[in-house]
Amino acid sequence: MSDPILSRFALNAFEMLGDEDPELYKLVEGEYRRQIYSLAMVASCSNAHPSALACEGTFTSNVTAEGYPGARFHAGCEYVDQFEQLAIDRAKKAFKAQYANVQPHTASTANQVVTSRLVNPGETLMGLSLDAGGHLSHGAKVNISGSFYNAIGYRLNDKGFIDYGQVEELAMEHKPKLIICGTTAYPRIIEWDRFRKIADKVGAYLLADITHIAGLVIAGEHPNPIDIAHITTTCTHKQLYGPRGGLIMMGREWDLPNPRGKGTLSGLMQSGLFPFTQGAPIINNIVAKARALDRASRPEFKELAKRIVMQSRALAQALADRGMNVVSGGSDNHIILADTMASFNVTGIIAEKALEECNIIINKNFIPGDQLSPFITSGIRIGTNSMAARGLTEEAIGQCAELICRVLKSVEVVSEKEYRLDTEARDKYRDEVKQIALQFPIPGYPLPED
Ligand code: DSN
Repeated sequence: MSDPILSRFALNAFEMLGDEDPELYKLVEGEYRRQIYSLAMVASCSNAHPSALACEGTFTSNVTAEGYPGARFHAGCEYVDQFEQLAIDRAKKAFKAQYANVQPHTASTANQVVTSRLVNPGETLMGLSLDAGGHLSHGAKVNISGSFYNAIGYRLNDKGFIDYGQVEELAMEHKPKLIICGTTAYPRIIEWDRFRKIADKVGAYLLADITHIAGLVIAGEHPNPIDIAHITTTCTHKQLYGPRGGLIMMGREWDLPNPRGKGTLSGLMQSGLFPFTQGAPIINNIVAKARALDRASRPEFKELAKRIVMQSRALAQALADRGMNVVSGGSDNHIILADTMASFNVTGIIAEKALEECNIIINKNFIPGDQLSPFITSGIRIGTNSMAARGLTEEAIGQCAELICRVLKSVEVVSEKEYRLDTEARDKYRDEVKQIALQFPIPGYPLPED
């Protein structure tokens, strides 16, 4: 590097923040320390790589660039076109795709693009019910996907696996235009080809939303739907350790005819994103996506993905050994769903709050057949993306399982939402968490000196 101009820019930027707005600097620094000293096990989070965060924090944000590379509505896009093309090429390479659109602000937006272009208001789509582990954008009543369209939800069987028989029955009965397969709280492999057979049987398009498992897909730790589903969407932050944002991709069927007119299905996605759904893209976000996609395509990332699954399996087993009822009996990906009510008579919300007090960050979650409200729930969802990046060993994973179960067993339940946790015990748990966090620091996140 002849002139580390970008490093000077970044240092200067934080110094300006500290000098000009100490109140905000203190808050941002507080969040940094919170992340350093806690163990983040929320399945939908990870530690974004510092180089991706650096890309996102740049002046590339200053460019307005409606349109696509080579076809913009604004001048000044010489570098912007190259950033975006690089991100597209890297997305295609990583996922073995033929088409990629890197502009979606989020995966929810990506799903909205696909849904709104393939289903007319009032027509039918199908997705995994929110309370069975689906996503808001897969047909939840409180979302556009469940209020503008006639959304039919399929569910899990008693063992906690997708009920493919029910998917087929519902598809035959309701003849959806679009079937969405993808989950937010499902610990098992998704059988894309079974979904495709059902979609073909009823003449539906198939959308695979791989938001939660995108890293495992790239690394070959989960089957890739790119050539099975008509369209695949993902976010770039959960398991790609990149910026918050979305992608729309297609595989071998990228040139199917556009059901709305001239051109191809991928052309419909292109215009469905801009100008139908979004305006100007977030350029700094696209630069950061390019960076994250490059990292995710490297051999080291395969090791990380293997560790994600290894840790998840080990944690599921270690929790079960300590009396936790693990939904579906284990995990094939990064997610563990645990029934805390059946295990320790503790609701999901109490488990979430009590663990948070001890600096273990998980989230309350519905478990299959849950009778409690979404604000309370009977269980929790745990994920290993962040712990895998930190490189926790199997022994340390066992320590985490032990800590989680000890905290939940020591909670004194007062009501569905209220509990007491002895402060001396809590401080001891916090200290144990801190020791693990210091032993396995987040890569690229320097430890505070004090
Ligand atoms: N989809 C939500 C989750 O899985 O937690 C947020 O990204």
